[in-house]
Amino acid sequence: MSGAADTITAVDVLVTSPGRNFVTLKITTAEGLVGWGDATLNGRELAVASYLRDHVAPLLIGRDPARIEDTWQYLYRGVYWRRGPVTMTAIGAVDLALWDIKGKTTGQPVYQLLGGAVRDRVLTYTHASGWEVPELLDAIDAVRERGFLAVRAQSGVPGHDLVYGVTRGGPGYEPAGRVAAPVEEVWDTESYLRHAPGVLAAARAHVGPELRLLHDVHHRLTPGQAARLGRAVEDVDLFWLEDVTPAENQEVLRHVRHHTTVPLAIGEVFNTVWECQSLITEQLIDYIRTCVTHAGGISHLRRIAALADIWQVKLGPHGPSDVSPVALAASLHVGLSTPNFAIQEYMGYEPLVHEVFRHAWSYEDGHLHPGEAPGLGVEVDEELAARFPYEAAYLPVARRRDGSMTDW
Ligand code: GCO
Ligand code: MG
Repeated sequence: MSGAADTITAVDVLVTSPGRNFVTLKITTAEGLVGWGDATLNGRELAVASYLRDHVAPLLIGRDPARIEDTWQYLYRGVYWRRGPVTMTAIGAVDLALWDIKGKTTGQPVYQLLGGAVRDRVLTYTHASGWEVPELLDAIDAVRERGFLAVRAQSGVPGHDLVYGVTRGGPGYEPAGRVAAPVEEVWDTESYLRHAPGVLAAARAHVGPELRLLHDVHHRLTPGQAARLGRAVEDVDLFWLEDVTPAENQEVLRHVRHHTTVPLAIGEVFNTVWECQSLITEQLIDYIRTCVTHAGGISHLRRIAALADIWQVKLGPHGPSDVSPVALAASLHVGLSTPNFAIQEYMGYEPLVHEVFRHAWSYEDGHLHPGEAPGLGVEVDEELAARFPYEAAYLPVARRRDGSMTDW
């Protein structure tokens, strides 16, 4: 028999901006254990911070931190106005922090509590971009030199000034700018469709057959355009083509599927299993991209993985710079212990972020490993974090050439 249950005594929300904004949840117990969760929702950070501080923290005080599933059900079913990115990110943060505490209580890394490792390490992909093709090829070479075996390739588009996923010179790409209002980009789908297949073919010709190449369309196409693009890049042998259409309409993927064999990945903006249910059970996709933070934490990502496993859909979770090292750790614990986990996105972080979030996870030779520290294996330097307060930042928006809004 175990001793008396521990209780949650404090729930704090840290908003820090070491180069970019992160919202971090800290749960403290009577036994003096601390669990960390990530609650970062790019461009809407303070909404989740308030949700946690004002509506969730008071409900957690006095609860047993060991009851992870019951707390998930309480926060999900108990809210009535459920689902959505703000709610699910808040629940995800609590879930991560409680798994962290359970790991620390038992002295085990979380992947051991999830059934133990089913693989030795987690394959990862990173980003390479260049405005022109030669710059893109140089960028791909640079990440290959760092050992990456899978690379997402993005380029500029003729007639555009700004394009998702690409910077023109300067530091690495960061989608959210520290601006008081979103930057407005102009987007012309037809130019993109004329240009992208040639860029991806040039990348394949440059790297040879083995490197895994990925490409993100970022929700820009109609079903017909997506089918056309899929066919046009079939010879490139992509690992996946991501977010070809806006995520809301799952039916449209059927049309894309009927016209191309290119592997499809979707789902970074989904928040629950119910949003990807038919995509999975009707095998309209090959990879589900739900994020451990935005889709309700480890507990819910495992449910999505379990459903996907039955239908031979694999997990390829979201891991951009706006997902903190705490969430990346959680995703890696799931990755190491989940049979149908395929690949983890790893965009990387600025050096300061690694100082604020000291982590046991590590990168080597194209793979990540969560490490052997108890819990998630990330500790936050609160003093350092406090030196970088929140700064307003927004993702861009996009307009067509006629001035009407389109999907960014
Ligand atoms: C990706 C994503 C991101 C998103 C970003 C928005 O595949 O990595 O598309 O880059 O744009 O997470 O906040
Ligand atoms: Mg994406």
